[in-house]
Amino acid sequence: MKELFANSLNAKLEKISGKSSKNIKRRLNRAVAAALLDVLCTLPQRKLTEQKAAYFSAEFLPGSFVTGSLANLGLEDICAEVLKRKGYSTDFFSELADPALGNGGLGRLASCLLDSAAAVNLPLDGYGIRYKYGIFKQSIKDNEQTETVDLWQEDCPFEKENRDETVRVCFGDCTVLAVPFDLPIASKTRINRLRLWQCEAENPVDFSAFCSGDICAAFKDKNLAECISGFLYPPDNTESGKALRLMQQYFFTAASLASILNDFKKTGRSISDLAEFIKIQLNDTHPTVAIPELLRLLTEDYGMDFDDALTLCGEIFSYTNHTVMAEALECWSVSLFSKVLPNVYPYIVMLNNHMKNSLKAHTQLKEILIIKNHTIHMANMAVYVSHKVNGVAKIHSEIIKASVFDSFYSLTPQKFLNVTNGIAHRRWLCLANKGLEQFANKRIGTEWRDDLPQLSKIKQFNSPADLEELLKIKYENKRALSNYLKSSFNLSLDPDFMFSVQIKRIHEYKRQLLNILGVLGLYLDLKNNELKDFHPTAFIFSGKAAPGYYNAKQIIKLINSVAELIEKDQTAKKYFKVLFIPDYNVKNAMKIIPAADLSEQLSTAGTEASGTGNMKLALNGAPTIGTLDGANIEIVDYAGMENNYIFGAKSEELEALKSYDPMDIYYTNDRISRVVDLLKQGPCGDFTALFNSLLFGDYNPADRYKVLLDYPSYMSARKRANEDYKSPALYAEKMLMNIAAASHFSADSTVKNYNEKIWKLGSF
Ligand code: 26Q
Repeated sequence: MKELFANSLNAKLEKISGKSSKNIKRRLNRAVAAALLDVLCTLPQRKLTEQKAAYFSAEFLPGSFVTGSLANLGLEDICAEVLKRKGYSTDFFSELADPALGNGGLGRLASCLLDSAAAVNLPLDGYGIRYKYGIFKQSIKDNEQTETVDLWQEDCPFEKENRDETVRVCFGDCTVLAVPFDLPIASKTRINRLRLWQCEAENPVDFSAFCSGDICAAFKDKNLAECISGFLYPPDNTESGKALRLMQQYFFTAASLASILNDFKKTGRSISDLAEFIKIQLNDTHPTVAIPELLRLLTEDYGMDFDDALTLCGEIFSYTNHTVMAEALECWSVSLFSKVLPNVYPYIVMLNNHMKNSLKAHTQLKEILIIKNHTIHMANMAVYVSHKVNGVAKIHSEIIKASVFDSFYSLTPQKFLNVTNGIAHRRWLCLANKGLEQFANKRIGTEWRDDLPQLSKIKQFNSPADLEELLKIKYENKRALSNYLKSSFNLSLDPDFMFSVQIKRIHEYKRQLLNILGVLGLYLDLKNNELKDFHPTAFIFSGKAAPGYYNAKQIIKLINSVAELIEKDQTAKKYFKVLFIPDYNVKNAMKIIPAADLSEQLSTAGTEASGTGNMKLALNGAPTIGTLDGANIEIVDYAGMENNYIFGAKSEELEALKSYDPMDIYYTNDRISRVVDLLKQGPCGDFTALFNSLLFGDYNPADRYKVLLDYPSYMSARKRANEDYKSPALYAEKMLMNIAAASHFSADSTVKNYNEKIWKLGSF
């Protein structure tokens, strides 16, 4: 395979003349993609009649398909070699746009699972939307986030438009076309597929039939079909925005079901066998409208009676919950839903009635109904119908049984299970951190590439020479990150500083505010001559705030303002650096993660479902400073408490906390009050909104996420980490233990778990 690839790539590179020709990066990327496609032609081709699982997701964050495929096929080294011989480096890969068709964790997980399914030879296809504009591109101006559109399609040469498999999707009397664009997800043994749907108008579409007033006005001069696959998460603070979101969800799930049923027809089997052909995993509540749509198709097009159709749907669907935040569980008003999807709404009513009839005796029926107060609760529908419901880390799966879905749990405990998340280690280690990959290869061979648990053997290699080599690799990665930041953003970063890294969406529950208040605390210590023997530290942040989320945007502004304050202070800048790396995305993550010395996982216990960045950072040797939340708990179980910096209240303690008044802390703890006071017209500007949210509350209670409560223990954990970092050999041993521990978090194992516990597809 390597030879074929090398020959094909060589031939393609011949045709590219001159290194400075226009668009050279895109042309090189296309050449590598074309050579990969030549290789794919020689692999076993997919059979549309085979049994499979389908992953329905509103988000996918695949990163570069070209590099992902190279990693999956083990071709990244030969590719680099061929390019090098022709005088090209592989740097261009990271300069092209990623398909950023998602917000964060949930979308990246979807892509990791697809990559791994191909690798472990499981037939799993992804289905989603080919958004024209992915998540916005972030830049920082005057310390604040600015958003611009992101055009990714030109940089993604792998897509194949399959217009002949176009299907129709109806919204009431209006029809649009769903055109599939397919991306191969390949390994040496199988080619799976990510199918992304693009919405197009068949005829000029007149949506006035069901779009009344506000909704219609908003789309008046626009091509509504284009809007449907236009934007990821249109703002949903207006009726028209909400309608568009619902249309998107229905658009891609209805198109996917139509296409799956078209494939099924080719098998010639009876419709009653459908559950043996397809299992559908609902990635959170966003694709849940697939349930009433399939009920509609089975009863109206295939003549099944409602109860049989419901049984079949139960066998086909399962649902993964990714968040405990009540506000993230999708709800629709009956009036909007019935207007946008008049043909589907009756099936929701039928489901609701079915629930009422079959659960008459259940005392908590009212709570778990699908329709309550003229509102449709999609999560209740997903749990009621699905045969399995899973959380994404042990603690999260316990929380959904005990609180979010407690009534359902008492009713059908056998439905609930845990499937801890995992990561595509071939991307997050083999591709992103060549130095560490070789460190492992030299010691334990290469089998771990296809069997990550074997990487745990690495922990015995803890001699002084081994540890020194590990530190050297980390240092090189830090240097590489510093160089990248200099050349791409003109940011300076000294690799001798300790790199403390918090990279994730900006959200109050993730508590970037705790981190930056902690930096201000250290700054005050320095000013008061109380900072003793502190190893200089760079506090590195990266992440996007939702465009309409005011407090999250204020947090970004605060981080950048503190960065400026420190930069201007000749003494402070010797000890601290605050760095906000703009535009967090897969390719930036691949540069930041291998360079991290410390992984900041600060969510209030009980709020982060799992986290996957925590796993990537551990796999790259960064100990965690974090709370006992999400998968941090499992990481620490494997790596040992003594090799991480755990702090803060536990979720049971917070649960038991009867009342919490941050004012009590503010008035009794001088250190805290002095830091918090800096937010009010302090040296870094006016952050009264954050000050008020901590002490008085806004539309949420004061300090909803217990920043002040956990501040003292966070600061002492920081101190321990800084102290340990000063002894390189001691710290390197902790790094090694975390790398070994992360061997438990391969998405290969996760996807195998989904299959063993939920889909139960046959052997291949
Ligand atoms: C819901 C309703 C209305 C509008 C938007 C939404 C919405 C959109 C996106 C709700 C949730 C999301 C995304 C959630 C997400 O990314 N969750 C993350 O999933 C990861 C993979 O399981 C976990 O590791 C993270 O802990 C979790 O936060």
